[in-house]
Amino acid sequence: MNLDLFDEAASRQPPRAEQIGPQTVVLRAFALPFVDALLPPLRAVLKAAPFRRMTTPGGQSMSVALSNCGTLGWTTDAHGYRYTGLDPLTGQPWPDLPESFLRLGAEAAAQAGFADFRADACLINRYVPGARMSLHQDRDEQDFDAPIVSVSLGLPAMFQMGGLQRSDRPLRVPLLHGDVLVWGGVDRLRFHGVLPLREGHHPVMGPQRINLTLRKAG
Ligand code: MD6
Ligand code: FE
Repeated sequence: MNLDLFDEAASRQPPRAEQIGPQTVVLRAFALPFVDALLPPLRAVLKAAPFRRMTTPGGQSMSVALSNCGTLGWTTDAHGYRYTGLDPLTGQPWPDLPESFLRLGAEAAAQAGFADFRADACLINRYVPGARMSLHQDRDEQDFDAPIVSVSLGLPAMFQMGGLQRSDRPLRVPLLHGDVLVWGGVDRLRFHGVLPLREGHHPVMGPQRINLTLRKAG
């Protein structure tokens, strides 16, 4: 057997799309070809707008650390959840959305059936082992017509995809480095969350998971 040929074929598998709702798709490994173009601008964004732990309106400190890039950034504090044009930590506008983020967002959305998606906001979440995100809806955006494109990097996570009611029993979806979750339309307001991250070390990202969610917020 020619092992070189075998390996080459294996590394050229077409992206697998898993439909997990009427308008929710997991594009397995879709972001892998983009990773080298994502990481340098991601580092630059985080230098200008460092990760910080935010407080919910209920007074809880989130286990996930957040940052943003784009014309709008999502924040939470004692006064509530909202999008702001300025980073409250630095008083400066959020860093620009890198071109490679926009390209990945548009291509993944198109692949999932949402044409002409252009993000104006990217929320960046960092999970260290033990960090989690409780079930929530994403409803702080101006209109719910645009999809959300969510990119997983680093350690694997168990994503919970619920229904339109908080009480609907969530489906568990493992998300690995390079997977992209796209959802919109009738699924746009589904409850979702992330179970506590398990210990581990990822060869590219180290002992963490980073999630980029590209949205049209304004
Ligand atoms: C996360 N993601 O995967 C958390 N929200 O770290 C989200 O809360 C999320 O992945 C809306 C759409 C996609 C998401
Ligand atoms: Fe969310």
